[in-house]
Order: sequence, then structure tokens, then C-alpha cells
Amino acid sequence: MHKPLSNISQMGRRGFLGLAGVAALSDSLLSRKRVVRALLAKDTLAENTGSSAGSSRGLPPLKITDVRVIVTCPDRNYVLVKVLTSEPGLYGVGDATLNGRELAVAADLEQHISPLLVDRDPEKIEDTWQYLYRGPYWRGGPVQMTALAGIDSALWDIKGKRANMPVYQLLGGRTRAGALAYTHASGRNFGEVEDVARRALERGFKCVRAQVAIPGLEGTYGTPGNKTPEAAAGRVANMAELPQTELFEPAPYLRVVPRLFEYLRAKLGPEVELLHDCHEKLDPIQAARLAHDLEPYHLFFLEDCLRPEYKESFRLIREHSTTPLAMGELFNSLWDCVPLIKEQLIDYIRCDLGHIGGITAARKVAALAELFQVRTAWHGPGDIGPPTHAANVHVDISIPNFGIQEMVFFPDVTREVISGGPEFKDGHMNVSDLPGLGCDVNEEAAKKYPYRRAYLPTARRKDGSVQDW
Ligand code: KDG
Ligand code: MG
Repeated sequence: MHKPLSNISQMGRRGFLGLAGVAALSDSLLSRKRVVRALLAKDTLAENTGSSAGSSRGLPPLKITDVRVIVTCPDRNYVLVKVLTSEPGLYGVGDATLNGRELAVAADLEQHISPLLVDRDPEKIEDTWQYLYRGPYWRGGPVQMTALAGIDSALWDIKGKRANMPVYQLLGGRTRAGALAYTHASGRNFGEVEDVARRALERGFKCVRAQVAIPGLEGTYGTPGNKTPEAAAGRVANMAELPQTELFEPAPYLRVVPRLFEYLRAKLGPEVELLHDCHEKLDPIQAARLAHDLEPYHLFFLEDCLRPEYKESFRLIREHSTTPLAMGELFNSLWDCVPLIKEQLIDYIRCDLGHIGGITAARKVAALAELFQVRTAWHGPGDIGPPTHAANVHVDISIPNFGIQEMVFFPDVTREVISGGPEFKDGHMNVSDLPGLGCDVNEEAAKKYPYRRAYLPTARRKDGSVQDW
């Protein structure tokens, strides 16, 4: 372990650089100059946090030797991270996919982050998180936080593999047998939503998120527009080279959605848990009206009513309704979660582990939420890769205040590239007891599916003005 360079740090950077300029004058200055170079070139003081003897006693110290970034499109675009270590065969896999901005994250990882990681100790997950978050001075934002999440997952994967334990064990061990899951039921009309929901219930789901096309609007988030639900599965093949524009008007939406849930309750009975995603489309008073109008149908939660900037406005919704509220898939800072949780303005925090900084960040969000009786509902769509879904479930089954987990089934072509990940049974998700996160990436298979530019749709109002999608 290096001795602390307290004399150097006390001098301050400017004085120290000046000293370096005249360092040739004496031996002692020369040796200091060498230290200066080391400090300027690398995060050498990191070693002052102590050397890890290895997560299992008797293992030699470990170093990161390479960070590989794999951009691939097996059905849709994914950015995967493989962190290699000095122990032969030991590597970690993470997911750093940001839908529609994949190459920005890949460039951040390749050009800016990976040079910082080579030679570091991969066991120091928290230190690496802090270094990558606060170190660049420019902190946060979806690109940077997605890149950080990819590295974080890979480091937890390494730690688990080294300890020969699944990650949930490292997080404190099981608190539940499995993670209650919900799936999506979308349709062009109420009957079609009901059919898709029934199929989900037959498959074992207890909880269904329902979205329906709004007559007169061409496409509404989460609905198939005029395609069959199967044809509109949202894959890259269905996406345009440039964004498609959908139409949204709040008035018909606010009229139709409560009628959908009245219909589904009548048809499906009181037991099934129903959810709905507003996808950040509404203004506060509209959201309050919708939450109020949905009260008779007892939703499990109403998701992401408001744009992520408007946390204060959740108070207005609360004043008007007892419909449980969930929020957070667009958050990319831990601090976004704080006001909503500590004022109990929501019931479920649903950050995306892949966009908020990985398991290291999620543990903190979950712990804060626990103190205020808020439960978790991590984002789990198809446009984040299986390693993030695995991370979701490792956290879900090891915290006390888990609520529900959104899930998707990945097609075979995705699983050819990324194997492992959570499994679904009897309405719940679970992870295997494989060491680490339990996912792997086949780099050869990934090469068969090169990146294809794809955008999420955008939305506008009838008068042509921009609308949140
Ligand atoms: O890329 C955007 C999707 O992740 C998002 O639209 C999915 O809102 C979503 C959800 O709840 O799954
Ligand atoms: Mg959503």
C-alpha cells in the first residue's frame, strides 16, 4: 500500500505544478517530480483505500485488464460491457443500453471510461462508482449514468463470481422467494386488450399493465396503433431510420382510459392486479383527474403521470386521489428520487437500474424508500438488456421493500447473443444460483447482428406543437 502523499496534497495542485517545473534542481525535487507525473497520469491515490485481499481469503489481488464494449442488434440495439480481469477466465458482463442514444454511451465507455479502469481493482465497486460519478466533474445525465451502470453491473458480476455467490447473496441474501412480475397487455380496442390480458393470466401472470389505442389518435404510447399487438412489438425492425411522430390529445385519452379499466374490471374480476402507464404525458391537473377517475377500479399503480422535472406537482395528484402512484423511469440521478420519497408523494419508485447507475445506486434508492414506506418497481422494458433485468431481480429478492417488477420475454435471437437472466414462473421472476449476475455475452454471435440506427417515436398535438411521447 502506498503511503498517503499528504505533503503533496497539502501543497495544492497549482503550487505543485510550479514545483514540478523546477524539479531538476535537486534529487528530492526529482523524486517528487516522479510522484507528480504519477499523480497526473493515474488515480494512484486510489490505492490508499487499502488493497483488497480478494473477496475470498487467500485469493491474489485482482486488476482490470480490459473493458470491451459490444454494440449489437439481435432484434433491437444493445450496448454490452465486458470487464476483463487479471484472473484468467474471470470477467464481468454489464448492460449499458440507452434506447436511441446507444452510440453515445458506447463512445463514452470506449473513449473516456475504459482508460480510467485498466489496472484498477474491480472489487472496489463503491470507490469506482464514486470515481466515475464525481471524478469527471461533469456529473450525471443519461449517457454518463448508463455507462456507469454498465460498468457497475459488470463489477458486481465479477465480485459474485469471485466469491462464488449469486449477487443477491452479496446484497444481504433472500428476503422473498421470487419477484412479483407484471407484463403488458395492449390492443386496438378494449376487447383486444382483454384477450391479451387473458393470455397473460393463462401464462401465470397475476398483474397486467393495460394500454389501449385512443380513437382518432394515430398511435399512443404502449399501444399497437392500427397494427395487431404482435406486429407492433416495438422491435427495431418496426422502427424507422428517423423517428415516427405520433399524435396525442389529452381530452380523448382522459375519457377513454377510465372506461378501459371499468371494462377490464368487469371482465377480469377483482383479483387481477391492473396497472397503467401515462408515460409522462399529462399536466398536473389532468393527472389528478385521471388518478381520481381510476379510483373505483383499484389499480396496483398509475405510472409516470408527469414529466420527470415536475416532482412538486405530485402533491396535487395526491390531494385528489388514493390511486397508488409510481414514478421514475426517466430519472438518472439518485437525487431525483429524494423529494418524491421523503414526502411520500409516490408509492412505488421505478428507476431504471441501467440508467441511474446500476446496483450500487439502486441499493441506496431502495434503502431510502424503505425508510418512507415506498416500494420499488424497477423499470424492466425490452430495450434494456438481460444483465439489467438480472440486476433488477437480484435487488428485488434481497430488499425488504420490493413492490413489483416489470418484465419482458426476450426473443431467441437476443438470447443467442446474451444468455442467462431471470426466469418467469407462476407470476414471479427469479434468478438462478449461478455466481454473479448469471448472464453471459457471446461476442461472436453479437457480430452477426450489427447496430442499426433506430429512434423512439416522438409525439405532437393536433396543432403541431411538441408533446411528450
Ligand atoms: O425506451 C423507452 C422505453 O423503455 C419505455 O417507453 C418503456 O415506459 C416504458 C415502460 O414502462 O416499460
Ligand atoms: Mg413506463
